[in-house]
Amino acid sequence: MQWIEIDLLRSYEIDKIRAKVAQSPSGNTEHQVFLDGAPLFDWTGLTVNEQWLEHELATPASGQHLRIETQNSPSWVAWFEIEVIADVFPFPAATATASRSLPFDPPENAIDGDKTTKWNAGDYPAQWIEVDLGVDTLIDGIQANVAQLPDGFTQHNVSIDAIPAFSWTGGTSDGEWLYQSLPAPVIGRHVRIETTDSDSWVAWNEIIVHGNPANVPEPSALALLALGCFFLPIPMRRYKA
Ligand SMILES: [Ca+2]
Repeated sequence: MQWIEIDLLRSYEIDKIRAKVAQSPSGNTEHQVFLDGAPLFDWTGLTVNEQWLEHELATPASGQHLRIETQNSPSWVAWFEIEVIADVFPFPAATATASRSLPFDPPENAIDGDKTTKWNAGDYPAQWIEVDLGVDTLIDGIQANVAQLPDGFTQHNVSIDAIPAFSWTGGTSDGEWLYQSLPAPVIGRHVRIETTDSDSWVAWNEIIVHGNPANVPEPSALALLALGCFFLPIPMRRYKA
């Protein structure tokens, strides 16, 4: 039996766990996943090298320490990657404002955790939306789900506290996730996305800021913390407790 544990350094509402198998030879394996010491689920069955295992929790589980114990495997125990996907956008005080909005597609629709609702400026560029996280945040990435008709070339300039951070430039399509991780985390509170080029009215289904309150250190192990994150549909057998 071998185990690896990720300390997220604070509790999160965890939606999903993904892990990329490092295994030679292929064969039946048994992995037990624990959250803060309590059994969460098992992965059992045939696994092969580089396979992604994925488990979506029926209801989010709250916890800080995620452990994977491997009970049986024909291989030395190893993982390429473990991802913890959690709701990190309850910045409870977050608000959104925009250059203009359709009355039924207000700015807050871009931060409601629901990809099926959107902010729509109701007009062509240049338009902007700004998310105020409500607290200084150690921001390490920004993710946004495109709402666009027609698909095509767009330019979006992202700034944090009015300082340019990066741009998304290129072809984009409706429903696509854009993601940019920052080379170094930036402390900030106001994230603005200004769209300067698009043949569509400017709109976003969802904007997600990846980060932690600025007084909380970063997770000590690789962890992807995202809300509404897309995933590769290659689950092995799912087990529900
Ligand atoms: Ca939304």
